[in-house]
Amino acid sequence: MYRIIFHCDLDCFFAAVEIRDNPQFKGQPVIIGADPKEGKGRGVIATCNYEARKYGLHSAMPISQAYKRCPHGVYLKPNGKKYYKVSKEVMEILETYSDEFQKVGVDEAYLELTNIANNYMEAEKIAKNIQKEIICKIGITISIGIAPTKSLAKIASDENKPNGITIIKPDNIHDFLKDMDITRIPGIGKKSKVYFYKNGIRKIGDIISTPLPKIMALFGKHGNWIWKVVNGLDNRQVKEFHIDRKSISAERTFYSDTDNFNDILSRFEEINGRIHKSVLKNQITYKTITLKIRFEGFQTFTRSKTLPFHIQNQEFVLNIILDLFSEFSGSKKKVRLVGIKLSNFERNPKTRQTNLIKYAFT
Ligand code: TTP
Ligand code: MG
Repeated sequence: MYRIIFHCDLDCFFAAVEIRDNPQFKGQPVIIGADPKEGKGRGVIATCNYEARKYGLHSAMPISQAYKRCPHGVYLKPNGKKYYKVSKEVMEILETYSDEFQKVGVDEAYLELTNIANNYMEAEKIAKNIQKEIICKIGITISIGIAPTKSLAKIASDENKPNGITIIKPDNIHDFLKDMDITRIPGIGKKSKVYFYKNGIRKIGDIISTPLPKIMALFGKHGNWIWKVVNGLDNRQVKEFHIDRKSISAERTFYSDTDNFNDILSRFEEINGRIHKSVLKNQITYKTITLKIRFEGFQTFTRSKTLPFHIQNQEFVLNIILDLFSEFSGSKKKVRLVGIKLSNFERNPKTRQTNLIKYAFT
């Protein structure tokens, strides 16, 4: 079974936000960064839009050099607070598409769609919906790469910017990669590139055609990793759910809002199962169980139950969740999202089973 992973990356993020808010700049080269002071400024470019990139401008270029190449550009100072807020809004949309969601930077995130999309065609439709939702609600564009591993999805999202969707199917990995420069591989930067070049490796195809032992002899562990990446063997997971010191939670948005109890029940079971895998792995017991429910129109409620002792029992949690949910069963509104949170932890489980039996009979 192959996996379906999305890497989503906003297009020229800071610049896109400024152009959204100042539409008069649309179509002009827009550069976000230090003040150019007519060529005498110090500091660098944070980012620039695609019109500016036509002049060779890019992130981290000294602003004085940028000004020489593109004196007629619109130069703006970054507004970090604003971008942080927009980033949060975008992430809130992205995480509704899968509870296996991982934000990896201010403007990029991974989503695991393996259990949600049946194939790459369905995945593409979901990607289009994501793009539509972000452009409608936030007003900026995002590029999405779809592939069977995280690193390939990241390479793919960069392929058709801006506003692109690029798919690397499991049977097409080598063909897709072979003519690309090795710097397209995440983890090969300007410095390590030189070493690869010196050894006659320039294109990803050169890595594909070199046997692993030789790659490892030349580049050690790093070589081993690169070889895995280009052969689709990066099996890193997309972080499954939110876990911090105090709570573990997961939530899931329905593909379309529902009032079908069986649909809702199976989502609770799925989320609860995932959470408990981690509960077992981390040897956690908990006392508080929280239900989260969001209806169409974004009305959101939480309901909690705190037990008199710590437990670790998947079935028991499901019963409590259904009990808490029964309060809403008369609602005429359809359900958009459900979530479960466990908190009030104890790390070293003791006699939970006895406690549970006692509780059941009192
Ligand atoms: P990136 O995703 O690397 O760049 P981008 O979104 O501007 O452009 P692209 O369309 O190629 O994805 O970085 C996201 C934001 O992070 C970017 O808008 C500005 C900021 N940034 C810096 O401030 N300095 C840097 O050197 C880089 C690379 C990014
Ligand atoms: Mg970006």
